[in-house]
Formats: sequence, C-alpha cells, structure tokens
Amino acid sequence: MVKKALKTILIYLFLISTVSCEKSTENKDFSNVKMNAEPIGLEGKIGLDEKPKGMVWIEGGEFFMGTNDMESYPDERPAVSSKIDGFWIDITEVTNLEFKTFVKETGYITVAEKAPDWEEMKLQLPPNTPKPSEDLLVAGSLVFVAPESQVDMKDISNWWNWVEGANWKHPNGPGSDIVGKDDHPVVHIAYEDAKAFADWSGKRLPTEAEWEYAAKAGSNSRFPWGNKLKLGGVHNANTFQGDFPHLNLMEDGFSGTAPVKSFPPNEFGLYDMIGNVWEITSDWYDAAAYKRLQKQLPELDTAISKCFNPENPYAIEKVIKGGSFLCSDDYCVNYRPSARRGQDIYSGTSNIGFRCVSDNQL
Ligand SMILES: [Ca+2]
Ligand SMILES: [Ca+2]
Repeated sequence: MVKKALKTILIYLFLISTVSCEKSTENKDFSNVKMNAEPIGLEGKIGLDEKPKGMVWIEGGEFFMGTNDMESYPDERPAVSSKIDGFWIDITEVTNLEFKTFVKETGYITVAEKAPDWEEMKLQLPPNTPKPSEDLLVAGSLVFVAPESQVDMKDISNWWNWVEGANWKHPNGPGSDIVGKDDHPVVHIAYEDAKAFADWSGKRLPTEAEWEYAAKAGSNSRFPWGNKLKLGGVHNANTFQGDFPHLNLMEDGFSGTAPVKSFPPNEFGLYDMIGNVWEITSDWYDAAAYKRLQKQLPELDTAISKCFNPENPYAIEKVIKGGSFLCSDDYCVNYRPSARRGQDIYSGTSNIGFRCVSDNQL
C-alpha cells in the first residue's frame, strides 16, 4: 500500500510533465498541412575545416522557432522569429560508451543511482503531500513496460513503471544491462547528469532555440525531411508504430533505443534529432513562451517561478526536444522539431538522453 503511494508520487511527477502527450492530433496525413511561417534569412550550414571530433559547426542565422501548424500542440505556437549565433553540436546523442568514459574518469553517480531526495521531491508536489517512509525512497527510475493488451490511456502508470535499480547501466532495471549497446544513446539521465557530462567534456547543453534550429536544418515543414513521417515510404527516425502502448509493430526496426546513426542525418549532418531519445536542453520550460514573445500574454514573472506549466504549478522543468522511440501518431505526436515538453529536472526515464554543443574549438 505504501509502496503504491511512493509509486503514485513518482508517477505523478512524470504525469505532470507528460500531459501534453495525451493531446493527440487527428490529422495523420500531414502532406497537406500549410505552414504560415516561412524561413527568413536562414543561412545555417556546416562550415569551418577544423572541427572537434563528432561535432559539426552550425552557422548562425535567423529562423522561425515554433510553428503555426494548427495540428501542433498549443505550447508550440505561434512561430516566433529567433536569431542564433553559430555553434558546434554533437552529431549524435551521447552514447553509453561516451557516458561510460565520463563515469570511469570522474566516478560520477547519476541521480537515478541515488535514493530520491524528499526535500527536492516535495517541492514539486502539492503542499502537505505526506512523506513516504525512508525505506521506500530507494534509487530507481521510470521504465516503459508495454502492457499486454490495450489499457486505459488516461493512466500512464499502465505503461510507466517505477523500477528500483533502473539506471543508465540497467535501463530496464536489475537483470538488464548495456552490454553490446555502447553505441546506443545513454538513458535515465536527469538534467544535472547531462550538465555534469557537458561540463566534464568542456561543452554545454544546447538552448532550446539552438536545438530546434539545428533540428530544422533550414526546413520549415512538419518534419525536417518533409510533411510526412515516412520519407519515400521508409521510416526516417526511430519512433513507435502500431497501437500505443501495447502493440509495437517495429516497422522502423527498433522497439526501444536504436544505435545512433541508424537513420539518415538531416541536412546539417545531425543524426536522431527526431526520435530515438528525447534530448535535454538548458532552457526552463514555459508553456506560454511564444505567446509571451508575441505579447499575447504578460512576461513570466521569474521572481515567482523559473518555469510555467499550467498542468503543474509546482513544476521545476527544463525543455526536452525531439520525441523518442515512444512517439506515435495515435498518442504522442512529439517527433517534430517544434514539439517541446517540460521535464522534471530531478528525474530521467528510459527514453530521455541528450547531446552537447560548444561555442569554441575544443
Ligand atoms: Ca521504433
Ligand atoms: Ca533524439
């Protein structure tokens, strides 16, 4: 019973950061979607001869961030003009091998490997939420586990399980490992884990604008490669096909994470910007960010809160981008460059990872 209570709290934390996934769009053929905004003065391109290993230089430019596509989620609209300085960006998500090297050199322990800190947890819960007993505050993380049959889609605990012992080395919990998965993206990464890796590597996490600019790669269509999820009838990213969450047809060849570079790069030479794992950015999540920029709403009072999520007034969330292997056209249509979600900074999941950027030659 008490165990259930802890799970409820953790699921609650996750639920409040994923509620937008429940707003599926009805139009599944996006080929006729007309975009109101056109790119302006976009000059993004790969340049410079001397490049850091595994990174490309993105030339700065101006672009429309967000979208006016009415089949998008409300927090993506309206499109706003944004100017970006040039930067280096990893061509792939950070892999298990890279994270393993970081941990080997630093002895770093991720958030998922440590017992939850109640003082941090309660900041994101309604006041007077009772504290679970200490012996239940154990290290673990949220793992996607496909149910055997169709379930109540309003209850995400039907497919998100709090698994004691789940972390980047054991993505599905004790008994699972990452042997043979050096080239898969690392998962169960919380914001501070990603930032620690970035600091160690002399890089930083991308802003949301940088990430989106790099993902769009000069395109203003629904996907970087056009308005249809498939390109020439072939899947171009690791997403979810079938009936979410119980039936994964794996038409793209992968049920969970895929090795990075399993799908073609975008026009900037970047892999898996769409799908595979969500990617953490350095920006606080404000669901109304673009409406504020368009003066449709007052500016966020950061003296009160750094972020704004109407579904959760207690949120302490950073923006994550790109969707994951769990994004599907019948449930969570977040596999688009403009899609955005807030993620609790104190937790990761089995479908969240990251990549880094840098301003300087490394
Ligand atoms: Ca897949
Ligand atoms: Ca990705």
